[in-house]
Amino acid sequence: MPMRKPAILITGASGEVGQALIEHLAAAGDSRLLSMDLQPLPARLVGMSTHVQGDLLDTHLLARLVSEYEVDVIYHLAALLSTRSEVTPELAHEVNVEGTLGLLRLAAEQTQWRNRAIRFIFPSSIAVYGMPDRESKHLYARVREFEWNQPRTMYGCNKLYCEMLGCYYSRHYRQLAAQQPATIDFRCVRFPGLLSALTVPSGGTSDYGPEMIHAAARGEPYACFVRAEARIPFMAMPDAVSALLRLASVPRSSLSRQVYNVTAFSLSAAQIRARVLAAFPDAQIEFVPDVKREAIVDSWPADLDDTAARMDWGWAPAYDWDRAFDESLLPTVRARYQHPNS
Ligand code: AKB
Repeated sequence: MPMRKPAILITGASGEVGQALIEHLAAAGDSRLLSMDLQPLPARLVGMSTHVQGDLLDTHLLARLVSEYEVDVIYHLAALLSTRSEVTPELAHEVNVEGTLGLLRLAAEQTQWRNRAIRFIFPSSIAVYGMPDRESKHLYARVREFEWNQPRTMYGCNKLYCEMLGCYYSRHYRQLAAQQPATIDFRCVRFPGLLSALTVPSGGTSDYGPEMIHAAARGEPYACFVRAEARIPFMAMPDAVSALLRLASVPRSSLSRQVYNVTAFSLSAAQIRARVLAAFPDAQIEFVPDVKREAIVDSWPADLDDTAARMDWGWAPAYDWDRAFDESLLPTVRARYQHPNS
């Protein structure tokens, strides 16, 4: 039998976190990258990874991939985001839960077969929280991992359940077997809203943040779908990538838990608007709340307590709001729309 090629597998590779992660891992250059998505990779990433355009739910495709590649680490990023999931909740369940389940099972089987734990890195979200009303959101501003786990959206339910599935597969899978088999090494971060200069998000509910910035840079008016005071935590994309990489790299013995909050700064929509206006004085940004999408944002906490990640694996964001805006978002977004083909 031919030797299988060692590889890192990235699902949802053409999404915004996937693109940033591929760029980073390809620049580091020490592992073969195998990426998967329903969409092709954008032109600037072609050649950085062996890309398989296909469906995560296609079990034959997954079986073929593991017969050819020896996957050591999986970054499972594929998901339908919160707003998109409310439009087609059952499809969201299929992609977000069944897709994750299939991949966890595959990782578990490979782990048993090789007797070496596959590392399974899973991005979860602030959407797993469900604050019951604005007053509670105000009173309990920085939530810890185990608090308020009553999501309002299908996406939040999916993420919360998949966190639990990951813990199950890594601790109790086949617990009644005569000999307890080797289990996967499941690790998860709960991200706040992400701000990326290179990609415009689609299908999320934290999207008003990045959308405001991109619309201003394109010289287009923007109607923000939440009120000025609406507040959630955010993080710049380079920090999201470094959280995933750092969590993936620390020894298992340093981890006191498997699911960690990570965050960088908490902002109201008005604060984002003010900053965008300072950079693009002609920008036209008004608040035209969509009560239903705003209610989703209101159910997410104003901030996250990421003490556990800081203590256990030295998590600390490199980008506060000033640095994120001045050094990452603004220059990149300006270059992107001034030189759209670069
Ligand atoms: C969304 O808005 O659905 C995502 C998220 C907060 O996980 N960006």
